[in-house]
Amino acid sequence: MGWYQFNTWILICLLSLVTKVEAQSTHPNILIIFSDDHTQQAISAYGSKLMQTPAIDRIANEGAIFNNTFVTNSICAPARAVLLTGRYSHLNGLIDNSPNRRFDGSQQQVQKILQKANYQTAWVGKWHLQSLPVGFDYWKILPDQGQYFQPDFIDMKNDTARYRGYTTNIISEFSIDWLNHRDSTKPFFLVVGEKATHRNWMPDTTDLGAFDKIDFPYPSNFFDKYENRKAAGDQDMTISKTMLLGNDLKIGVDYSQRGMFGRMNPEEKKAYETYYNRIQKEYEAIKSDSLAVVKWKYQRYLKDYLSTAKSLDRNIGRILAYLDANHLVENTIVIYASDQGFYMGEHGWFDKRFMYEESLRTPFVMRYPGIVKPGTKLDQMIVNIDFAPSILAMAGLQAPVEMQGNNFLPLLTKTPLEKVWRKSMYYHYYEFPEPHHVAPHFGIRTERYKLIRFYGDADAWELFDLKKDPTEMNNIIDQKSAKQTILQLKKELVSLAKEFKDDAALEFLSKENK
Ligand code: SGN
Ligand code: CA
Repeated sequence: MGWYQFNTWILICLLSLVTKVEAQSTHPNILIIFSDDHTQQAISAYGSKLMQTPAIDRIANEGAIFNNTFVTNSICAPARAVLLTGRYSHLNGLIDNSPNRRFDGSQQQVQKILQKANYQTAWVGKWHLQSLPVGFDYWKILPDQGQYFQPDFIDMKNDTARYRGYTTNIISEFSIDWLNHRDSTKPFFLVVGEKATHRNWMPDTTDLGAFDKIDFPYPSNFFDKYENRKAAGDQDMTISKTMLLGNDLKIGVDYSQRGMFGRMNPEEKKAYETYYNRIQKEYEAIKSDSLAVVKWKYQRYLKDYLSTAKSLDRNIGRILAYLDANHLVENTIVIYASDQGFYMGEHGWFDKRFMYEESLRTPFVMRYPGIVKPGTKLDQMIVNIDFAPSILAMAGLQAPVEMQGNNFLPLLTKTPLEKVWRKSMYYHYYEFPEPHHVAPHFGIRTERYKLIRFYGDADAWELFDLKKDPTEMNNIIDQKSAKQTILQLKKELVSLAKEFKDDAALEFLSKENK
């Protein structure tokens, strides 16, 4: 071996050593892409029948897919507050999306702990917590729900400015820009808060018509009559009645008006007008047939929703490509998750809120090179209170005692657990009556059963056997043979409410038993 080859050989050895050390670093970078209302039924890694999501699937294939991830309160701001605090809504204070309820940023949060441990912390995109972010070295957020076109962003000086373009693209650009300018001597914690796939599902102009050739299958319970489920019958979130032809499905929209379509530039308006004028003709042809209209609305809803998801997945791909090109793959944990799941026509619905499966679940995939084997599938029950403690564990940090979740990493690495992993999870939803008129409720889900207590107007218990009835159509609360199961589940419900310090639910249950 000559001198030159010898030097090259030494260099290769050193480089591979650096990569190895990097891969096993106790301070990996942590990147979370956190979307809005993006549900498992629309992700191919979860077996979607509706569309392909190659970028999300790549994260799952190169790392782990979590098959049973649940949320504690299925709406946006509460789910974000849980992500940051690792605590249930009644303790972190953000029980609903009310604009008057501001998140108390003075409480302990995951990014504050990471920041103290030398992480550079940033949040870009949808935030929705009403108060401004605390504990982030950098942030740039959408006000409230944000806009799909020409969105406003609030910067760290609390100034609001408008930006040209489509929001999902802009969020990636801002995120990549921050990554380019960060202090690369420190590990980073970046949350990319996506606006997609939130209502009113406005696709990027390049994705208009992307699903037009597809006739989507109807969920088996699309025409649910809500028998024996009062709360389900009382909601205001059906595709048939609640979904709007104008604002949601873009039929008969006046583009000269202000409001959500008013932000588009002339080319975008032209693209929308041309496309949706054609769609309007389809509607005109069937509008006198009420059954055909409901089915058509479902088809249109899916086409628009999935088109926003197409841009979302493309943009996730863009961020992954940035990591590839900048030698950030080995030492960066990438998590893709949504704030909660969503109905894609199941029970005849859109939106979320209910403790039923589609909105109780949320997608969660994670790539963690060197630690998590590619192709890992995790079936244990993960709850979004586990996110913060697990993120801290990834950084080699201990979660503070007030965080109510558990570190899920040992489940992935198959290392022994300190205590047995949960076999049931606890849920509590509050927002009522607006929007969507979903009765407040709390409940427990075990591997097999789900017991829900609706209170307020709906005032009822529901029990589902998820093994026999996975689509939750058959409330068996009055079935004699279920008596023992109900007693057992009620006991477990009380013990979970105690564990998670939900005093309001405990008081309700104790009054009921008097
Ligand atoms: C808006 C939507 C609702 C949606 C909530 C909460 N209406 O109010 O359909 O449930 O946001 O969503 S819209 O006509 O304004 O789009 S969340 O994801 O932020 O919880
Ligand atoms: Ca949401």
